[in-house]
Amino acid sequence: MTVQTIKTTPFDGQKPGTSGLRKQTSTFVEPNYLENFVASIWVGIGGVTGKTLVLGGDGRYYNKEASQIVMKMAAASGATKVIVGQDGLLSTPAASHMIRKRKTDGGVILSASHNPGGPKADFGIKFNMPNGGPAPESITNAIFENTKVISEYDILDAPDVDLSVIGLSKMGDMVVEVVDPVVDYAALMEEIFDFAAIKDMFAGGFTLCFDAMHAITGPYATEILEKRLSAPEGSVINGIPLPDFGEGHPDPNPTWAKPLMDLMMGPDAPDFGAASDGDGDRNMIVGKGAYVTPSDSLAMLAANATLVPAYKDGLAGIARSMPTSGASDRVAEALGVPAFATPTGWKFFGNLLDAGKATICGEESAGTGSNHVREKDGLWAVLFWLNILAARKTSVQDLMVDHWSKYGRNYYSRHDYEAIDKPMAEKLMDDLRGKLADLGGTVAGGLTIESADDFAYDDPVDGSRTEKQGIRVLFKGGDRLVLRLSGTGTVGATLRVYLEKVVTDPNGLDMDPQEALAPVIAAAEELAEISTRTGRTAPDVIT
Ligand code: G16
Repeated sequence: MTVQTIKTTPFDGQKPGTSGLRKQTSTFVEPNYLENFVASIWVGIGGVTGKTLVLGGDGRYYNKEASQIVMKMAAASGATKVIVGQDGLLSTPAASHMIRKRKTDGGVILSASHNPGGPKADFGIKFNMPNGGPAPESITNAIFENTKVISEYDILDAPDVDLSVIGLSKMGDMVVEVVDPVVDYAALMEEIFDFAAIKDMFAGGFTLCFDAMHAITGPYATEILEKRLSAPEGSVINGIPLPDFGEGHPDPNPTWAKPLMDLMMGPDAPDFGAASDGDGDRNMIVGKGAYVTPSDSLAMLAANATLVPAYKDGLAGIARSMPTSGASDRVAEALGVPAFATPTGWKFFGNLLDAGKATICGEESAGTGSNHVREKDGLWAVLFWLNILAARKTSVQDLMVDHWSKYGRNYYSRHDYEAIDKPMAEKLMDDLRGKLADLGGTVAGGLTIESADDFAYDDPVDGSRTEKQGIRVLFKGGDRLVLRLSGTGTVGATLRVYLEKVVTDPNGLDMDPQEALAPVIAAAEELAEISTRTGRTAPDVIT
């Protein structure tokens, strides 16, 4: 087996976004496209000689072929070992756990997360560090710089490794260890949660529907929920991972998980509904007739954390991304622990978790997680909810009402305008940015603006500063509007408009969220001229 050095030329636009490089699959399969990026990862992390890496993906189209390419390039560049999930599969949280548990030098995750999969959809790749978390900007910038100047890469001329068989083999001098993707992760969940209490709850007739959306979580959910916790067979639906996610959009929100939402809002709803995304790091939580916003979910998990064995001694702090509602801040205040607001992107939580400053983190984009791994974790959030319901012997609906009566309610919604013209979207943001200094004291949508800024984050651990992370408009009384452009889309630009209204009056806790938010929605339109500029009369997705 020989190392081949292949001549190549740079591709434009290989800049990692919010979470790695995501592009249309048709782009990724172009000759040298993936290879250029992988070679640039090796450069960005200071080479792979003598290193052990974890490898796995969410099973989408091109996962298998890409796995072989990554292994051949690792072998050609001197890696000692690659630990890879059977069939090239690992959920993102399971990969994070594997990187940490086996004390490796990091890992490559093949996923475009919640983006659809298939030859006509999306593919993605990212590198996670030895702490199990996504590479920070210092590394992703180094990777990007190399993609601009790359002229050759090394790859081993070797036959493919059979990834269907668990065990050890060799690719050149490099050891390949194919592992069960589920077993270590399931054991970790058993350490964190009170499985006996959850099992008793199922034995008492509690019912659940978990929609794996034909994505990676299916085998994990079936093993944990049905086999270990004895939820009735059939509680996990769409549990077989498919390369195109059954032509679905594996994003667990009320729009894309509509069949589950319909079930949960109907007469035959089980007690609990949940869904996860393409790579298993996002979650959606729904009770009978009661949708839990991701921001509320974070606050409610934090408020009840001591009911979970792993968090029984309390939380060091609670972190949220800036666009996430402030509901968890009030819980932090009540608990007497610090609250952090970071830019969007799970990588920003890594330092807080590593430094022991935060225990639980969450994002409005349906991500929640803790210091057990360095990624958000969909199934972990589901088990957290089940653990709380088992301990409190209550329903999702009653728990929400109880929480709001104690802390007040943050009405919250995100309006997405997808695949809009990128220059137009950038101009919309720039124009608004240009007005920020003069907005204080003015009125929009009938609301008085208290302050407005462009969010910048100073990391309290490493002192790094990250700028331009979303435009914030704060209104008198606590209502808030945030606008930013997504960093995970692959076509044009996606404008995200985050809307929030805080109500503490006990008589105002039962409104329809879109109605409660109407003045903030009107303010967004007035300030950013969204419909005039985009030509859209309504958002594509409302979460
Ligand atoms: C990724 C990041 C998250 C982020 C989300 C949305 O999630 O890991 O931190 O909140 O994208 O980002 P954006 O608003 O820039 O599209 P995932 O699940 O796609 O990996």
